Amino acid sequence: MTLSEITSPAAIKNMSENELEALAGEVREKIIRTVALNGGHLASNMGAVELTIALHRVLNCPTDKLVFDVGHQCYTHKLLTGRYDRFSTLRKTDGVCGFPRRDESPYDAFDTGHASTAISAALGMARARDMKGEKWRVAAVVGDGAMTGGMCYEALNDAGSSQIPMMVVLNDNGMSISRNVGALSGQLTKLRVSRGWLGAKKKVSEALRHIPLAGPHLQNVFQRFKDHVRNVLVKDRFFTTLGFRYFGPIDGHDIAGMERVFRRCLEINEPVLVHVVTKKGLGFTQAEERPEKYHGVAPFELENGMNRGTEGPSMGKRAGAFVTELAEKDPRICVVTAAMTDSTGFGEFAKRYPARLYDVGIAEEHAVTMAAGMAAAGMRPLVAIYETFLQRAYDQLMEDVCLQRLPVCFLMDRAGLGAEDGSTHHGIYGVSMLRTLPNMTVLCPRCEDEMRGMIAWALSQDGPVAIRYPRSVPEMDVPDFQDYLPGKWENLRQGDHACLLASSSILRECLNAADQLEKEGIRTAVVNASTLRPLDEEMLKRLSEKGTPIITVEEHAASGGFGSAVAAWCVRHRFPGPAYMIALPDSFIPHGSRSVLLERCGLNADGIAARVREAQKG
Ligand SMILES: Cc1ncc(C[n+]2csc(CCOP(=O)(O)OP(=O)(O)O)c2C)c(N)n1
Repeated sequence: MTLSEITSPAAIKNMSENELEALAGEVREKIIRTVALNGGHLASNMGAVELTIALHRVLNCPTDKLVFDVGHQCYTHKLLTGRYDRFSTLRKTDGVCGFPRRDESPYDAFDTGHASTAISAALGMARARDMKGEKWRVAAVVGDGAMTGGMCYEALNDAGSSQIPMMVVLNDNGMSISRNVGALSGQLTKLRVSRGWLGAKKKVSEALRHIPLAGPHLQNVFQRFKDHVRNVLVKDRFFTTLGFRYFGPIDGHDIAGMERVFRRCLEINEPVLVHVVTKKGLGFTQAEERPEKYHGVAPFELENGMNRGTEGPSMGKRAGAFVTELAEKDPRICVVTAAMTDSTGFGEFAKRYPARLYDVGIAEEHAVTMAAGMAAAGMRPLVAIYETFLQRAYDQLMEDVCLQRLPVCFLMDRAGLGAEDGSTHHGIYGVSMLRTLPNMTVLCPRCEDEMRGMIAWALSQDGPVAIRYPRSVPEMDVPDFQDYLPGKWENLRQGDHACLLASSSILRECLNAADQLEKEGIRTAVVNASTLRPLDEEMLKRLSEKGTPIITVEEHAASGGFGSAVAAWCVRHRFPGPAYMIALPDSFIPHGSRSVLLERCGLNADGIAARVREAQKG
């Protein structure tokens, strides 16, 4: 049976070892070809092929539950659970999602995208199962990178003391997006290094079992010796102290070997952790050699792995370069990232100032409070982070930064639609989140120059500042940015029939809408409202007094965003509020191409122009 004929995991249950090996090859081929066309998470998926096959051999999904942490490694799972036919639509609008989605398939046990949640979710399922008196198994697959996240330990601590049967599979490839960090990572490396030794001993142990009479006894003695050595290696018995039975490390590319261990572990009536060692990127040479570069990729050439796109340096990279410049003159400047040093554009800073870049692992809450501590002790920390992942640290933002008015600068990358990655990755809730925090300033630049002005200004302030920017800002036919004037909005285009207030990348759609309207005789002003908190009250007053219909436009959720802020200000000052507040709907936005998503949400030039026409009719 070939991969294309598999419609459920039942089809792989009776395959021979050779057939499974061939299947793993087919899966890899399919993933490489699809990701080369659509982009996606290549290296993580390449490393998890055999692991996923072995799990689906021993589990009976969807009755048994398989929970993936982050979920970016779920492509093999999708291919084995009836989505082969649609797999070419991976990450496309209305296509297969790159992450597990419960509304896509009953085999996707839990929606994920943000790290370190799988053990908690699996424990919840196991508890629900026991409460209902049902009999099925739960397994959580967690990467060593995700294990740097605090939620994992909260969950292990709880699960270990509850002694509820569940299996955690630690997929250890030594990598987060870049090389993994932290003390546990060091400990896992020691275990991994010992793998060859344990493997050799296993062979001896098995050979001993076959010696009649003397065999079983010798094997027992030998087993005790081996356990002792393993326990010495797991020096502080990390997982066993937390109440888990620990097995491993085992080879994550040996399907039969993993199956044997998984079957045994699933019979144990306790929480069990199986430590599986895999190679990130396995099967695509470039990804094996540079897994950090092939973690998440844009479409690439199959022959040489080269990126097909021609996008220039991201806003994050530009921010990183500017902060590197500033750091030369100001020794207080330091940068905190949560496992995203390169992704946020701070790879060069890390090389230039290794002692001033702190990668704390996938630990956003800790990153924010740690930065607050640094600020409290006189440093000028910048937290480089994707907007969506800062959501994790709302309480820390409030209690540890804003309440104490500490000068932490947040560089919030990937603001706006995360497009192909989908609902878990859109940066469209940041304004609502930050706008409610006293002492916080929220900025959103339209270009690199404005961003530089904002960063320099933020570093001169004695309170927190958040600067949100998308991966890249589109070219716009407007005059070059001049000096950054804190709190002042910028008139990009004159017009007295209507006024569009917007910021960052969505400004281009506004300018295009204004072009369309101009041809119809509707003169539409476009304002770069780049300070979102506080608002430019003088400009708002002027506009309101003139009676120009205001329309706010934002690539952000409608609830609590910029439009809400302007509307609330107008109510407070008894001015007519915005004629329209154009924003993303109050629902989760799925994955898809940004242009289609904008169109569907009425946020492209046509949609915006239509609203201005309506406003003209009164
Ligand atoms: C809360 C959160 N922060 C950051 C990320 C970005 N991120 C996605 S995958 C990843 C690394 C995961 O490493 P690991 O769990 O070891 O999986 P691997 O890709 O190595 O298989 C990171 C940092 C995220 N998904 N969620």
